[in-house]
Amino acid sequence: MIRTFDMHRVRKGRELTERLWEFKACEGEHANQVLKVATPSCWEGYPGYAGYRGKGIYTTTFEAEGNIRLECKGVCHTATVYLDGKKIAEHYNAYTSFATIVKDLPKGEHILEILADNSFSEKSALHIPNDYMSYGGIGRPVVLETIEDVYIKNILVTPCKTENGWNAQVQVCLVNVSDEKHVIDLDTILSGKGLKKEKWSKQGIVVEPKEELVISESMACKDVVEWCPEEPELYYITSNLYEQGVAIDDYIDRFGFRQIAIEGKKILLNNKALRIKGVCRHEDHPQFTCALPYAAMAADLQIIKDMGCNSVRTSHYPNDEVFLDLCDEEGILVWEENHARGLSLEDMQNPNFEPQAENVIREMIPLHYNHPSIYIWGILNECASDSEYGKDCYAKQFALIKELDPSRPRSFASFKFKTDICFGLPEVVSYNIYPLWYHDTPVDAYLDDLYQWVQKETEGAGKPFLITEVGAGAIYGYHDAYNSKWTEEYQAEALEKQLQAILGYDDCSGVYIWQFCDVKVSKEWFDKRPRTMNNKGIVDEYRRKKQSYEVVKNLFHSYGNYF
Ligand code: ADA
Repeated sequence: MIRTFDMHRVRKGRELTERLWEFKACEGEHANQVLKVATPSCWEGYPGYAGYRGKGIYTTTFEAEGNIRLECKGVCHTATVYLDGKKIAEHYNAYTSFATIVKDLPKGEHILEILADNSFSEKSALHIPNDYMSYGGIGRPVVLETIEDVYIKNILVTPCKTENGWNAQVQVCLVNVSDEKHVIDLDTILSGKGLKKEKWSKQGIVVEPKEELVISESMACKDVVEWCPEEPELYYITSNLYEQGVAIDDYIDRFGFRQIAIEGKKILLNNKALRIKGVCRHEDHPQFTCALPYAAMAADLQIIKDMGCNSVRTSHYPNDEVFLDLCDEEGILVWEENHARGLSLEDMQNPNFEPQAENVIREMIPLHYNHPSIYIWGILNECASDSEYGKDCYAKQFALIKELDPSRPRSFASFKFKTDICFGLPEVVSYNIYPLWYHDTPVDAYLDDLYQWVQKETEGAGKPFLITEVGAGAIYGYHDAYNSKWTEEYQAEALEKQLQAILGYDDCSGVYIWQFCDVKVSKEWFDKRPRTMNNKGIVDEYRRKKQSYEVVKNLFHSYGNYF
């Protein structure tokens, strides 16, 4: 599934995944053995390939002619794409989409090969041995579209509340892939509850050869319904492109009328102070690896809602677009972050780190800009925010976010206890804390001590304060007479104390539990993680409830979405 709604009626396209491809490992014990595999999928899910770290090549064929647009939504983690034996694209990072245009393809059958590489090396500054898995394969859909010489690359919609109601600031990006000038007409229509066919037409737009042209318009929308967790009302924007009266392309996206603002220590959604009741979620499953199918994503979201969560943190990378579509539809707020977890100062000094981390931001924001569920952009989870070098990296990435999207607040999850020097940079201060797990400090004392330090000693004073991780480990089905750490009983007791302290702390805007489900981790973490899994899930990897599930459910349902 590409999206939970159709993005095109004029443009012809289809998902090349959702069918069997040929797969061959390029090295190791299975080198060059041909497997027929369903895609999207990762080779760790193929019998005998679970531990394979290296290169693998996926092959399929398709019929097409003319200009094609090939989009890979997520290749894990480094992709080299060949069409009829010729390299047409390269991309680093499993969690962001990349598209390639090939012009004037001759009519007939074509061979598409995607070489995926999940190996660790200096070349990979973000995918490193870590407390989650970097899988190998085609983790998200591959989409093939045919386009004319001018097509709509994307539409960005920024909802703005005015004294007269709402405005939609619209930016339509057109691209001319040809060597000739084209003159086109553009119609853009907003549709949804309370809208009377808001239409904006622009004729005679000249798009020069190879030009990328952004056409902007502010469209007044008076009687619309605001998006919020309680009533996640969605609207559609449809742009149609014509040349000499003939429809040559279209682009349909979805958005919501909602406003995020910061007022003192509060995060406001439509002028109401939010209380975040969230959970951190990895894209991980023992059968589907990171390539969760639609039904599995929807099932996760059902559990998340059942627990009384109103938010998900996409720890620690941009998520699958379909999951974000579901969050839009279900009214689940999203903290989305670029890809990084626990990178040391030395890791951040890898010359590949900054370009790779910044590129994730450049790809993530335009791709996910219109999702009303995303209320904040995060970066660099638990990286070296206690160092001047790290601060410079954080500052550059926050500036890039501001440039690409000034409409949303920014934050990062710190674990630098009383040593962080970056709280002057973001709008929201966020901390990952583990009292009662990594240290047996009473939660309320620890929380207040940390919060007061932020107020007295840092530039984060007076800003909204979020706990972006808190939790404890439990092995599903493990109990003992002592209620030891790793028993379900201990996790339930710890989370009860942690959540009561945090949700009861009025200067805290909310909490994200670490984590939704148990997940596989890199084999290098075996000594820190029983089962070579991160076992802090409220449910285990098969989504089986641990005792803490009911504790979380009771507490989260006993607090509202707003202060
Ligand atoms: C950190 C990190 C998480 C996870 C967690 C843990 O806060 O951000 O990815 O590793 O610790 O389980 O200890």
